[in-house]
Amino acid sequence: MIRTFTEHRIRQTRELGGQWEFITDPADRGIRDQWYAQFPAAQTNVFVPACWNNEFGLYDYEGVAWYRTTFELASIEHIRLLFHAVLGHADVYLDGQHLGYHYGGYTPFDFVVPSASAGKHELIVRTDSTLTRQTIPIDAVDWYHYGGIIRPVELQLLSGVYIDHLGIGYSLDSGNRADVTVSVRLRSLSAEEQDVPLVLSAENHVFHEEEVRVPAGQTVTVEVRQTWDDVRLWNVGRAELYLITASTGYDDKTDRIGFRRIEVKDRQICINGRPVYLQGVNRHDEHPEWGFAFPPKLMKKDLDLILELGCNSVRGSHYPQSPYWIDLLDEHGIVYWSEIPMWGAFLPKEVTTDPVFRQRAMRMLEEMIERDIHHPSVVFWSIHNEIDTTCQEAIDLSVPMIERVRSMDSSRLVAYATMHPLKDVLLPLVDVIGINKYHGWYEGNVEGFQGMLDEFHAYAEAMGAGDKPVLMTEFGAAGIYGDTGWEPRLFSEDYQAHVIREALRIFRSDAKVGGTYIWQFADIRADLKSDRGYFRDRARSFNNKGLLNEYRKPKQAYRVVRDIYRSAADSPAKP
Ligand code: ADA
Repeated sequence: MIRTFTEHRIRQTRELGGQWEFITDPADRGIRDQWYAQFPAAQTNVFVPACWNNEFGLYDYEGVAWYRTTFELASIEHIRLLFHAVLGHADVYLDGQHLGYHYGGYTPFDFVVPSASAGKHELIVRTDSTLTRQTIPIDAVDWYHYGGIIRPVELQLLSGVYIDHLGIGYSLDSGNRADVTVSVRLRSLSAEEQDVPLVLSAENHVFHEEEVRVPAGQTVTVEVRQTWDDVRLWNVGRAELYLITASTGYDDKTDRIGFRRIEVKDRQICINGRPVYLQGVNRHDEHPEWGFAFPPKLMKKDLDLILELGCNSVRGSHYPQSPYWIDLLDEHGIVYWSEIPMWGAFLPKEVTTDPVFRQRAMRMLEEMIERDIHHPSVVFWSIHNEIDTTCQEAIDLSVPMIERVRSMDSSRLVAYATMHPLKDVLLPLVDVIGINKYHGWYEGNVEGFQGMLDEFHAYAEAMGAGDKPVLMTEFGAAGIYGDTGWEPRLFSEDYQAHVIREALRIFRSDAKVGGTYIWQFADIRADLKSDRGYFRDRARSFNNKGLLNEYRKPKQAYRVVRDIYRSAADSPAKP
């Protein structure tokens, strides 16, 4: 299950889930030996979707692995194989034929196979989770970068002319009037020209009908523009959503939008003209039993814990999270920060000049925006986290990314998170600045935040960026669940609670800070590898800065934050 609503009522879709045959291939023999044509006796079966690192013996396995399953077609069919997310490199083979390759990890890709024969078919996926200096993230990153098919694989049966894309855009005036543009791309797999009765509806109410002629084998895009008066606005804490459906009688596609206006005024982020003070946490889409294949049932639990905490915002650290999760945020009026996994604390600036690295980053950015553009909760597109932003290389890398985001979506804010706020050269280039700082943990004591912010505001002003909203996108301290005492020792729950309480006090009394995202919602597995030498302070091989432990049990800090965040719950615009 990847969405909280039904995307297709007419198009037949089947999840190719459950047990797939599985084998690791540490020496990467597969392609050389044409292994895919004769899949060897499987060592084991694994569940799809899941991460293989949650299986016995594979806790640490990084490398190539092969998956195999079969499916049956009752008759000749046009089929679409849709992979919602496969980590790293993915090569897909159908009946021994290479359908294609995808690099990434958190966004979907698909293959359309016209006229697939009736009977049994064999689907093989080669995946490679190896991290290098050209992957994103690179091979030094502070989370465990699992391997596997982490989100559902769908088999869809397509009609001769099918809906290849449904795009919904709008601009809102200062009230409730929206200029809406709906575009539908119809693609023919048929040998004959067809007239297709296209029907567009919003919340089951038909707003456009037309017969579209689609020549054999061609693609036709229909664009419909309308003005809608009195739309209900999506607001923070009060979601209003519209299901938009395109249907041809033989095929259909539903997506969901919400109408809201995002602006920046006097350094503040405004939604529908109203300033919003953002109270947030950083959340990884990760669980010790599931890795990145985080199940929907537990997402609902995370949402409840986040609402209970008094949050009105979440930062999706550090990669595009499940659409199901973002749907839940849409439904609860929670502001979402989305980003790609370019995680930079150990990313040498030379790596960012590599064309392969850059091209992968750009593609990840595009795929994130293409996938999530309709979610009203997404307010920020963030281009990277904690890279070296003190140098020309950062400008060279970031400018094309910022331009690309703006060319694809001018309705949202472009952001990034800096760990060098006092020397950062990117400040004037984006819409919103995120600051990650760990006074009280990596740097001195927590009171240091005050001086850092004073210096930062002066520096931002001098850089011509004094008018930009500033969010504290990361701060916190490790607290080992259950370790409490009378003294606030490092790694105790008491010390963690102290750092977060003091940090929030400083940030909330600074009128130039527009919101806070605590690092982090829950503990996560960290990439602690003896041969890599990073993150030696990650006790238990976890990043322990969660307000909750990895099984979502609260630490002291959770209750401290809940008291602070909820005290402002009635007037979130003002701390
Ligand atoms: C960074 C980073 C996080 C995490 C954190 C920490 O700022 O963005 O992913 O590594 O620090 O715990 O040190």
